[in-house]
Formats: sequence, structure tokens, C-alpha cells
Amino acid sequence: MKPELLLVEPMMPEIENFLDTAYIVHRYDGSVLPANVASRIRGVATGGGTGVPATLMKALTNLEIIAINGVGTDAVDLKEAARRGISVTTTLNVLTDDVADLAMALMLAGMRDLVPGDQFVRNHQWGVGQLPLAHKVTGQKLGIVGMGQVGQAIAKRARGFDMPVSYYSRRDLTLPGIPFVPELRALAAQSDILVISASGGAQSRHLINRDIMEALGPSGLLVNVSRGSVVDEQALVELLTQGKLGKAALDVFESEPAVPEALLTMKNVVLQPHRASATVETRLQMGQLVVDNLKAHFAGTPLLTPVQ
Ligand code: 8YV
Repeated sequence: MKPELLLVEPMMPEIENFLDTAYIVHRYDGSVLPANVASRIRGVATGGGTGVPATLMKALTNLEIIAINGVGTDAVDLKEAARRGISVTTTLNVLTDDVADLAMALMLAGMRDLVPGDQFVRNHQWGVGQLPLAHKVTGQKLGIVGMGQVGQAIAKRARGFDMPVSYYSRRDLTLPGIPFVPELRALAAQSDILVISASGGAQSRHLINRDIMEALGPSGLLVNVSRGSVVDEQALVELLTQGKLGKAALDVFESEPAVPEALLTMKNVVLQPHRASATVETRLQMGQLVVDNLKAHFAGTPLLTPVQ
């Protein structure tokens, strides 16, 4: 008998084909699972942002493994998983470059006004109207909040743009040539661009509050490629509206897929639909790691990238 799996978030067709071959796959649509189905589910595959809702986790009484197709674990109750002996895996390492690449793309788009420029051309304004000058990227002071793999990959890219980089993190990582700033507010105040690459969860909720964004200031750009929960989104909207924060370039939001209506009409904002790891190459690698972790689990061999 094939083990039964619950696919909470769709994956690439190639990956779903692998899963369909090895397992009986149930596709979760958000509705309550019949108890006889729920009790047969031994594995879950889900996204980092989606995780496993508490009610669903409770219903899956014989769950053995949660394979996250992502690196964030904030949407899975790890304590409860540990208590119930449920293994959790992520796709560690394989999406770092993509997330750092998107952070750079957002910095460039934000500072160089790529979206207004694109709209200017599309709206036949070129030769008619005047587009305000944008701002330079090379040499701008970059502050990185959260200096894990993604933060360090961003720092590496920023060096190519001659950007002086400093960072705030839970502890000083003594990184050569990259100063640690122990006060987040001080980092925001000294930075032209503040990029968030800290992990989500209760410990980082609203770490970027009104005070921090005010310190970044009217000419500052806030970039977020981590989790929407790290930023106080209401304060962000207010400060952008009042011109107390210059710009924002965001891939993640507090209540995805809902985005505050006010952001949709702002010219000083770049928006992406949580797409930092969404490239064909990386999603294939991530999916393969999900497949391999599940395979290892059901074969009784060591997991490749376990969380606990
Ligand atoms: C993905 C993510 O978009 O890695 C994460 O934690 O949130 C993203 O890489 C997601 O996992 C796919 O749903």
C-alpha cells in the first residue's frame, strides 16, 4: 500500500508527478477532511508561508512528517510537532541565491523607479511628459536585518554595487568587513536601504515598527523578502502616505494574499506576490528535496534536511 500524503500547496507538475507515483496524494482545498481520510495521512507537503494550520495538524492524527517546500518554519508549530514526534524538513540551502537576487532586484527597482519608468513608456508619456529623476544604487549604505544565509548572500551581491554594508542580527557574527550594529534603530538611521532577511515567527513580529521606519526616513527604502509579519504593515502604510518613509519594495505581506489597498496606488512602492524563490530552476530543486526527504522518511533512512 502506498503511504497517503496531503499536498497543502500545489508544487510544480513534474514534482507532483513524482509524488503521485509514490503516494496516494490528497490535494488540500481548505475544507475539513473526513476523519477517515485525515487519519490515513502520514505525510504533508506544504509551502513555507502556508505551513500547516493548527486545526489541520490536530486532525491529522497519524501524521509522521511535514516536508516544507521552503525554508521558513514559522507557519508550522514546531513545538507541537516535536511533542507528537512528527519530523519536519525544509529546503535548506537551495533557495538562498534566488531570495538574495530578488532582494537586489527590489532594491534596484525601488531606487531606480523601474515600475514608474515602465508605466511611463506603456502610457505613451515618453516624449510628452517628464519623469522625475530616480536615485542611485551604487554606493548607497545598506543595512541588512537578519544575517543568515540569505542576508550574507545579499551582502555578497551588494559588494558588487560598492555598497557599504552593516547588519543587525540576534548576535554578532564577526563577519570580516561587515560591521554588526547592535541597535536596530541605529542601523536604520545610518542606512539608505534597509533590507529584511530575518526569519518570521513570534520573536521577530513587528521588529520593524514605526520607530525603526521613521529612523530610515523620508529618503530611505525598505525592502522585505522575509515575512510580512516582521513589519508593522499599518505603520508602514501610514508612514509611506505621510512621506515619513521614502519607499518600500515588498515581496511579502502580513495577511497574504491580501495587500493593503493603499499600497496598490502608491508610486513609491514596488510589489511582488511572494515570489523570491519562484524560479523554474529553484522550484525544481526545492521540489526534489521535498521528494527526497519524504522518500528517506518512508524508507527509514536519515532525512536530508531535517529541522528537528
Ligand atoms: C516559498 C518561502 O515561496 O522559503 C520559504 O519559507 O516562503 C518561499 O520560499 C514558499 O515556501 C512556497 O510556498
